[in-house]
Amino acid sequence: MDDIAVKRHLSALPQDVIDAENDKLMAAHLYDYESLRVRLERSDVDIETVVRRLMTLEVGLPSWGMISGGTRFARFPMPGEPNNIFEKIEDCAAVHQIAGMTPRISLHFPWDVTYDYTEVRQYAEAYGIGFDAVNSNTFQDQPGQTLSYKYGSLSHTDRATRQQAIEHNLECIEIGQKLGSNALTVWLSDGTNFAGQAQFAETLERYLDSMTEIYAALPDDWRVFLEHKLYEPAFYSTVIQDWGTSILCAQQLGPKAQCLVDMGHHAPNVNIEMIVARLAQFGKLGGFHFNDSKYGDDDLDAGSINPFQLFLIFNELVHAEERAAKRGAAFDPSYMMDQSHNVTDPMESILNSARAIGGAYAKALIVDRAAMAAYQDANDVMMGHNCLRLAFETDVRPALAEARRRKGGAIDPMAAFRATGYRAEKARARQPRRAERGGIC
Ligand code: LRH
Ligand code: MN
Repeated sequence: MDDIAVKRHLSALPQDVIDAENDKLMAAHLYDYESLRVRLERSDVDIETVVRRLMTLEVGLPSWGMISGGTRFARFPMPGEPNNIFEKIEDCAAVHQIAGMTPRISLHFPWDVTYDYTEVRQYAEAYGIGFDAVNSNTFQDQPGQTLSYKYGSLSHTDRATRQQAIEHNLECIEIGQKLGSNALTVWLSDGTNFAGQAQFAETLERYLDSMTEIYAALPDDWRVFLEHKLYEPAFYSTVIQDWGTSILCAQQLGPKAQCLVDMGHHAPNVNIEMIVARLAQFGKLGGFHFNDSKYGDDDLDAGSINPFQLFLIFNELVHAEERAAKRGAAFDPSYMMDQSHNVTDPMESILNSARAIGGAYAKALIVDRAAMAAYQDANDVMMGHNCLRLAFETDVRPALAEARRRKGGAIDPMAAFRATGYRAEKARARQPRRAERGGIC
């Protein structure tokens, strides 16, 4: 098996420890890899092709996910968690060193505000880390803020409050340009708790007016991602409540506006994979916030509750990518995580989620699409379905491990991470964060 040259940056983790852990597992890994190679060959799937595709998979990490998350009830900090943007970038680099598929961090403003973004960019580049979409925040009032977002921001009835929110988004674009990002994610908490509190059409018109000003400020190569959400913090209506409203707004705004699918932002049992197919079909699939949920917007680890749904989403993504290729159309959704790690080590949760996302993609890559299409045309329902079940039930872990190994990462991410003693070392080096009553972060 050939080793691809790995471009070396500053290492957040001792690479020799990762290599030593891999050496311990190499014999078993080679055996498992060969068994999978033979297994896939029987279905005319070349494992080398799968591994190479897996090595192109990249998922952005949420800066706010690098620290312990919380709920409205409480947040329980963990020793050694990062206290500033530099420590968050260092942890992101450590995760990428092991997982090989998380080369970008997505910042949130003003949570990640700092003085010198060129310094931040240089620090990240030294670790080989780039910047994914930047996130604006008009769902909290900042100390000293003149106009409150209690009754909304970009859709507020008051022109001055909307202008304040527009200017914040323009500032996020400026910061993003300094960081080398090329997208802005706008999630809006604007909504109502009572019928009669606001007029739906007029509210959306104000939102579109504001977004039109933000859209006009986008650099040529930028995109703006509209993130819909069913509810919370508004509990009667939310301005961008579903993918339908989101795609209508994205179509109205223009080609640089696309829709972002946060997996936790839908009513229970909604067919998210079909939403993905729809958005892709109309060229409006901008990106994802991968996570998982059992009830509401739980922001749990991707693949930890419903791995079959994550697989079905990647099945639609692989199909959409092939459709786009046939039509010479662009297909470049931005994959990001958006999780809240309330009871686990954030880095371990992210390593686990990266494995789940990579695994879902690997399984989607081995689906026999020609056979499935033939069964679909013949309305052979059971055999069509079983094409997906067979792929989902295939243990693709050796292919994923090999993709990580070839990028200098770990065959077993969790074992390698724990072997480095990174968190204990950071617990000694970093200031402890004080416990807070409540709040996401
Ligand atoms: C809203 C959301 C959004 C972020 C926030 C941290 O629920 O998913 O993407 O701004 O979480
Ligand atoms: Mn989100």
